[in-house]
Amino acid sequence: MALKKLVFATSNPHKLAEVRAILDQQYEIVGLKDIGCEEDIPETSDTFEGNAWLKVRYVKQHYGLDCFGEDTGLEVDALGGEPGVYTARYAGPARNAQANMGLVLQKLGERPDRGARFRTAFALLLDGQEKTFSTAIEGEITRVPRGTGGFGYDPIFQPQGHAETFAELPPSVKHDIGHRGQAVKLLVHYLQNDHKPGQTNHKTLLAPDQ
Ligand code: ITT
Repeated sequence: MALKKLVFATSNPHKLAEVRAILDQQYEIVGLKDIGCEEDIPETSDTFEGNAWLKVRYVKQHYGLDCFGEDTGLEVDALGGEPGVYTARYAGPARNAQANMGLVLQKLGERPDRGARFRTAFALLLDGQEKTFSTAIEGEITRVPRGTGGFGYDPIFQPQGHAETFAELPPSVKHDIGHRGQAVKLLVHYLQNDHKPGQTNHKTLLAPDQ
């Protein structure tokens, strides 16, 4: 049986790969590029939820497709919750992961209080119904980057209960305990148990050429 397609309103290839790996054959995930959307969707909200909805609404408005989207950020307690909604562009518009991590490490210096979390908001628009899922994983910021896996801030984030960073842990562990994995599980549970399909019954999630 053909897999149901879900449009994921992201142009971040790492997020796409991660969600595809987490879903492991349950759905076919189609990214923004696959639906012909190359635009840089404005993320002007001051909340993760708000930015997730901006991405979803943009796709609905310009491409007529139901979809889900997400916004993720790193909150460092000793930095008053920074980088927060500015996570992607913390060190400037180039969105450079090394520079972003460098700025967090520089601002934290030798401070011993290094508590932090990744926070994710998923927004789903389906059959005229709206649903938001929010998750977070607690951890701390390391003194130096460690590991080569993952992406973004993973080399400096050590999840609670582990001695390794997200970039050192096997991907399956990050997918299982991480912010995005938890949100994907909530999304799938909703789709499979709680969503009351409208007349379109997932058809609006098909890419235009289907
Ligand atoms: P889309 O908006 O197209 O989804 P994006 O890369 O712009 O992609 P965000 O606006 O959500 O995504 O910005 C997220 C920032 O947080 C970006 O700098 C990422 O590198 C970082 N990030 C997101 N998820 C992460 C994760 O699981 N591990 C480490 N860093 C992550």
